[in-house]
Amino acid sequence: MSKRQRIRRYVLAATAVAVAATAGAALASPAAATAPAAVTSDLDDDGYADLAAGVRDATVDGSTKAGYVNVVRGGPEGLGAYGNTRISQARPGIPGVPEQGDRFGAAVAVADMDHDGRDDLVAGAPGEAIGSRAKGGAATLLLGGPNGLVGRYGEGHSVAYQQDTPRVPGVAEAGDAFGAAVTTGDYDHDGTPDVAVGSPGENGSSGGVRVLPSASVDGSCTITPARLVLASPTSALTYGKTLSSH
Ligand SMILES: [Ca+2]
Ligand SMILES: [Ca+2]
Ligand SMILES: [Ca+2]
Ligand SMILES: [Ca+2]
Repeated sequence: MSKRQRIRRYVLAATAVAVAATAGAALASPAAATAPAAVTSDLDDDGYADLAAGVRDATVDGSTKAGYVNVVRGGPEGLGAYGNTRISQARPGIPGVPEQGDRFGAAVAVADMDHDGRDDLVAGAPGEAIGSRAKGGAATLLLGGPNGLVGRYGEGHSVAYQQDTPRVPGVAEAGDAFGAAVTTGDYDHDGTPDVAVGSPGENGSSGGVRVLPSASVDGSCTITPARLVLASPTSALTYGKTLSSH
């Protein structure tokens, strides 16, 4: 079986697991609409798709709802027998620290951003405070290495973005919830994945999406209801609350 066939097979298997988990949550709680995000791809380049599940409401180092991303390794038997890794802001090499309400992992997306053959992961933390601005939000790009998203010393290799990052459009304001949704796609068809980050709380909850070409702040742009000339663009559309592309 080729690597690509194996990946396809285990993406299907992992998707079924993710769907089953969500269905279980739906039975257990009416809050299923806020079930953690989950994506699959090969994060350690071993030919088997891995599952990245956001656990945004988890307590980390005593901080409630700080959140983490749980990466479950795939293998010949699928998921569940090959270990899992928790990735939070408590790890060295990942910007920020776990704080109450960060909700790191509220959204996750995967693509090979740096063309090294290993998939990388973008995680949103819409509750991250930016300075004194509560819930301004942030998104973190975690780069995959030979051991996956965590290095041999438990460290991450990552870069964080928020609206106060130079050349990222907009200004971080309280309640923007930048990072509430993330997705990737090669929107300009230049061969390199681009990152889109939703900030549904922007402009009185009209909302918006920041696009980072090739995961870079250079050339980043903003999609808003007003720019798209949507109906009632200044009303509380929460544009960008969910995102998907491929
Ligand atoms: Ca793998
Ligand atoms: Ca934080
Ligand atoms: Ca990569
Ligand atoms: Ca591109």
